[in-house]
Amino acid sequence: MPRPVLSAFAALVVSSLLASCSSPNDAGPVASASGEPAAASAAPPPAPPKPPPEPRVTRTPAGVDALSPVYTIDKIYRSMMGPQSQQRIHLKEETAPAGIAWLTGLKATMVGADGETLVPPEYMCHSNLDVDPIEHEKIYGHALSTSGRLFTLSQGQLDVQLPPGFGIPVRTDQKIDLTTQVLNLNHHGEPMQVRHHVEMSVVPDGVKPMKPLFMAGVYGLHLLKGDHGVFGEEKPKHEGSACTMGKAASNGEYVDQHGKEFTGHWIVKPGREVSKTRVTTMMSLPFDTTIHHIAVHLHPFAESLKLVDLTTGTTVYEAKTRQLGGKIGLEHVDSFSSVEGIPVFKDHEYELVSVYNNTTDVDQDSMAVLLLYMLDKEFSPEPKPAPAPKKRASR
Ligand SMILES: [Cu+2]
Repeated sequence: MPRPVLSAFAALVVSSLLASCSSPNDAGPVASASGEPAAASAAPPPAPPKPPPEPRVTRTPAGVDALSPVYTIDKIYRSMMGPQSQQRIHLKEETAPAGIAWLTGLKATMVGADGETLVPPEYMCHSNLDVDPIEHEKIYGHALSTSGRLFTLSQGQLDVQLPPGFGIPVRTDQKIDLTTQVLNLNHHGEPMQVRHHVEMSVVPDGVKPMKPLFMAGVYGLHLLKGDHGVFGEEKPKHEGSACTMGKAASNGEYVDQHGKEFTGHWIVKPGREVSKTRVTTMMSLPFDTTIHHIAVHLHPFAESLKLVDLTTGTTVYEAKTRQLGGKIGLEHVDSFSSVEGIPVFKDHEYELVSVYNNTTDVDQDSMAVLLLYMLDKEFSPEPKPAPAPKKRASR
């Protein structure tokens, strides 16, 4: 049988490849990974690199395990400006009956394209877990989470676990979205590929007694347009502290019921900046309750963020930060977790105070958010009749 031309060509390609792999200095067999000399003639051609695993959202015994798409870091990406994407989480098989599940935590790890090799957490902008707030409110009859946000992980705070025995109840047929985004404030070299590995802890209903938490996010705001800076109030009840006029660092304004425009992502000029924002209407407590977990979202150069009870003049909670040594970024941000909880009151006034210290000589961008996880004293596992639609602040 005549030898096909193709195999002669293939042999030529293989031999030229092998030739290019060996240098003139090659003196003998190379050591294998085990330290034993490898047989030079029997060495198989190198396996082609494995393609990176597909993005995934998988249910596991502990909850949900998600791997984001691969993001390429090829230039500086400031906070909220990097590549991002959204993945839908299904807490049950499509045909399985719906019930309650308790979300108890969210943890993110930054990894390489292979989904395993750890990369520094400084490329993390955020991992957000959201439900549709309108759907959530319809199911539970009162606003459990005014923004729909359940968890936010960001620089300095990559692991949020609610205290033991507490969870956020959701229906297993609710739409839950995971948004992941990367950032790069320091790396100027070769492009690199990173992705988020996100683990969500879920306790199925009936496994153990669980206490229900609802989340209210309170945001530091800077006024863009309007006659005073108290979000959600026509006239300020207290004189003095209110959020100052600001400059937005990105599009995406908050507009309150009175037409005043605010930004939650503002420019911090070089130097120190103390910002105060009245957050009583953002908390809109339906009853007196207790806070059991506080997650904190800040940007680099933030020094601290505190929640103050203006009625009593006391600090409810203060988070401090630690900057990355020699680089731009947050290495650590405090958080709060307690079974006992901190009391908060429906008829008290609350204020958020953020302190930034921009130690560079150029403008930086900032956010200041506390996610307050509070005991839901009116939670009922049975969906309630839908309330009349409320006018809500829009973004
Ligand atoms: Cu942010």
